[in-house]
Amino acid sequence: MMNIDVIGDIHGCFDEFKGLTEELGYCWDSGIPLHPDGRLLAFVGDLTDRGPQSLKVIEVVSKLVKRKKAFYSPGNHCNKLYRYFLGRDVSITHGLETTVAEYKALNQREQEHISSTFIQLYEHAPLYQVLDKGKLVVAHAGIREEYIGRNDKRVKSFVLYGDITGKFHSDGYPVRRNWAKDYHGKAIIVYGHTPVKDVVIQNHTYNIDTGCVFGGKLTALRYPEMEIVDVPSSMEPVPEKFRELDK
Ligand SMILES: [Mn+2]
Repeated sequence: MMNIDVIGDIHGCFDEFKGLTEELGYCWDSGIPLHPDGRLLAFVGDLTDRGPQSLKVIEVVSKLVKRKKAFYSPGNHCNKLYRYFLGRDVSITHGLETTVAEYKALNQREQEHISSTFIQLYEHAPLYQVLDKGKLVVAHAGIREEYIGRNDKRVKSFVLYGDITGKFHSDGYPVRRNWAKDYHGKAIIVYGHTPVKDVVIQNHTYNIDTGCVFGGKLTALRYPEMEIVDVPSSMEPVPEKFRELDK
């Protein structure tokens, strides 16, 4: 049995991340959150962008993963930041501008440190995490039952962006189908990506992105207890960013 606390999209909200782990009983004396009972952390991805302290979140998560105290798989924002650090031509929008501004404020040595830290974290991360002998799966935008175990392009797109249709809402937001309502697998799927006001539980799936960076809250799901723990956000509320999921 593994005891894991899965954390939703942090998006640079370092203070809320620290507060939430303290609420969960983790101790930061060593500079990273460690649990006295050996509980481990897992992250649904989207560590950075829009929030005030994206680089600090990268530092801590990278140290945790290196010490095998946490599991991390990327979100779409992580994928874009990775491509930025590789020198690819990505548009510095949708929150990436805040992470890039933090990065540009560093000296060259610090810039090289943070970009190589993140590139290493990203390149070592699986597309999604299969934990506790397959009983728990953590994937940024979720995953279909038949995709578990696969790592091809279709699955990569799905776990990063969700079940997109190629269409857009009037506000420019991509239309996403709600795969979770048709999920009938046994494994518990924990995901983020689509901000919701409160955790949405459908057919063994848990959306724990409660929009911390949009003034909601940062949420953890404790496994196997399936207990929800959250802390309020210090960010300005942006109510129009929250979505309702189809039932
Ligand atoms: Mn996100």
